[in-house]
Amino acid sequence: MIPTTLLTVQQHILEEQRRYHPEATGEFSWLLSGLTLAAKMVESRVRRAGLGDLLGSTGESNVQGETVQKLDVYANHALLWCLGKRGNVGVMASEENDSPIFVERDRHHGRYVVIFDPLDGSSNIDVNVSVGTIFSILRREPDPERKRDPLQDVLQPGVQQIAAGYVVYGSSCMLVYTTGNGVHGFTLDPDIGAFIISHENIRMPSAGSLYSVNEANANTFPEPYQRFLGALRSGQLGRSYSSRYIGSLVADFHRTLLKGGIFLYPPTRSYPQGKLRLMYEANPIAFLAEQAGGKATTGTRRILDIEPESLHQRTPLIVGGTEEMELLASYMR
Ligand code: AHM
Ligand code: MG
Repeated sequence: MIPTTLLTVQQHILEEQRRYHPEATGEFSWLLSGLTLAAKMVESRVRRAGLGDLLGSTGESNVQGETVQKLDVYANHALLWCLGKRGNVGVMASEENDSPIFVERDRHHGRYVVIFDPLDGSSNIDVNVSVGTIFSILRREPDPERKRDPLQDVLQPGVQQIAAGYVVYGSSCMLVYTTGNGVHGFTLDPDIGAFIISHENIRMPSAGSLYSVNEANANTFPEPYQRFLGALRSGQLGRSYSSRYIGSLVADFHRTLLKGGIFLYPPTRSYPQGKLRLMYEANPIAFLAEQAGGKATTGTRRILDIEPESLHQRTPLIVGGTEEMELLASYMR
């Protein structure tokens, strides 16, 4: 028997479109199916990462000067290839590429911009810890003259995102996305190769009992953060906290989304502007957090309101339930 509740991510997107955008052409769902295809390709490689010659780095550095892992390269190619063939993506931008990329064939009419971190937390692969893919989708005006700088299409504030999400390659593979109508989670059923709804309309608890931060940097955080963490530890919110830090943003956020609490990557001595990237890490995570009832700030400003200046710009990122976020805001004041 086929369960009546079986709903794939593709069906879910089509139903959402029918409900909220009856005029939609189906183009957007077709674009998202490019993302799920890439995610399945990456997932199958991540599963095999301990085998063959996939472990370790290529020996090259990316534009951030970080070591490139082989799976980073594969994930980047998979996304560029799957999205580049949709026919409606005009521009793509990736953590792994210095500048945005035109999809040459669709440059004049492609209505969408997709920005992604193909394999976030990739330094965790060699030790079998969860990694993820993060994506952000923006609209784009057609460019019949083929004259516009693609960077102009990319540099839009997070509040303009029309969809965002991530895939976490963990003990199971999950896709979590929003198009501005709540946050929905799907688990890959490896037997049939489809993402099936497992977490409909996720709400982030308004308070939790976990905080997530790289505590080895704590002495170099601006003082209000140190006092805030001290307040959590001393029970100021009326409960005791435990700490959890994986070092993969997708995995740390996924836990915060489901269990509540707070994730922080404040400015540090090594990263005075924060470490995480605005366009393909903070913006999509902030959109998801807000859609689930949580908050995301730089400590003092709403992430989604930041006017971006460059593709790879960094930002502090603090994201969590309303109670923790309000307490932090009071310390920042
Ligand atoms: P990456 O995109 O190069 O993998 O780096 C981003 C990662 C995030 O996933 C994670 O939140 C952060 O770096 C961890 O940084 P740190 O090791 O400094 O705590
Ligand atoms: Mg990353």
